[in-house]
Amino acid sequence: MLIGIVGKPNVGKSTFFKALTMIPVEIDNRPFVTIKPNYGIGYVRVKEPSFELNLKVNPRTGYIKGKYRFVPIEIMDVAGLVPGAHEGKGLGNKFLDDLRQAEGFIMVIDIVGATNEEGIYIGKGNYDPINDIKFLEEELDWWFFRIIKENLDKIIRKAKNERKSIIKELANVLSGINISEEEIREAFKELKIDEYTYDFDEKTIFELAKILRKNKKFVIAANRVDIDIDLAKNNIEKIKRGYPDKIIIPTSAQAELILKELDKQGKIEYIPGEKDIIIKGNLNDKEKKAIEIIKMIIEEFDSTGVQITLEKLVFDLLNYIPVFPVATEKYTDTEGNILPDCYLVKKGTTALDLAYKIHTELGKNFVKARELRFKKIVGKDYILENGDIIQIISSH
Ligand SMILES: Nc1nc2c(ncn2[C@@H]2O[C@H](COP(=O)(O)OP(=O)(O)OP(=O)(O)O)[C@@H](O)[C@H]2O)c(=O)[nH]1
Ligand SMILES: [Mg+2]
Repeated sequence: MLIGIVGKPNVGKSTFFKALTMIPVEIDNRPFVTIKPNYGIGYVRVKEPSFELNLKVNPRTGYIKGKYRFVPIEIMDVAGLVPGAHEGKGLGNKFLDDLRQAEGFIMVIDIVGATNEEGIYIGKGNYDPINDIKFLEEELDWWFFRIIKENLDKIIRKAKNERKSIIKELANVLSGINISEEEIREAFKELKIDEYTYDFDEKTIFELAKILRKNKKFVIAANRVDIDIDLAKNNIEKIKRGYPDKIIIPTSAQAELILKELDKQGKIEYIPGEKDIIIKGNLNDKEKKAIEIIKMIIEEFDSTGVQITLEKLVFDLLNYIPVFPVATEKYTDTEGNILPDCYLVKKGTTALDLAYKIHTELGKNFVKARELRFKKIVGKDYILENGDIIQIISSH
């Protein structure tokens, strides 16, 4: 699963990326620091099942820390978008094509309004961050518009000659941006377009782009709360009123990055997303001061927000749940590794779907499955639940 980090320039996207992935990337207080995309692995927390079972595990991917297994998620950080990017302003919007396969976005905004729409520093409180969400959504719409328009001529020519459904042809192309035929069908219905229409004006294409783009879900990271907690809180409230359906999370990417770096150096113990910071080594004065400020942020907002932002997106918006497939009743794979894998699957995934995900042969030869937490036998239509440990039994 790929998650993209988007936003205007100089709001902390790369800092956010680095805090999630610990990949050293360029960060600076000016617009357009990032030009080429940064790619790395971040993690979401899931409850580690082996503790209750008194088993010792060595996960094949990710790692265990505290009560959790940290499950890998691909993360990509790109350049900043400015208003008019679709007309070539700033770095344009071509770089968004790197995010075609992204399932969802983290939209980072500067919640204390210290940067204008070009990302130039103007001092806190001098810009209304709600404006960022508005123009960023619009630029994402224009991005979809370009992709659809680029392909539509070809699609129409072919579909018209063969009297084919335009939905089906469009679905072939838009699978490249992770949009399904079902989602296109819904959009056509909403716009009352017949699937055998071969004539589209620009306005209709934009309307179509707008509806389809909404399928790329995003959470809003209200970043840089550390600069002014009260101002941040006020602005967050305002945005919540303007966008009641959106998930908006107060974050300090900088705080998260400091905590992770100090943890790595062994000076503190910190579990991403948690409240506790345990001092283990000698901190210098600067580090002590930083920890004091970070503790205030955590006191106010429960955490630095970075880990929660990714998890809200993956679990609440994109509807993934963790499941643990095994091959034996002893919780192992065929080689004796205990609970080696955690799969993230969409809510509604069945035992048979999971078997196919593991291996086509396992799907084909599916007989039944066993859920090992509750020791029950389930059939192919069983809908997986959060935390299930599933043993697939096949005829081979
Ligand atoms: N106070 C504070 N500063 C932050 C935070 N996150 C990022 N910054 C600072 O904001 C500036 C921009 O950070 P970047 O991560 O480079 O921003 P970006 O959005 O990737 O910028 P571009 O790549 O230029 O689009 C840097 O000076 C960071 O140190 C935060 O949570 N709090
Ligand atoms: Mg950057």
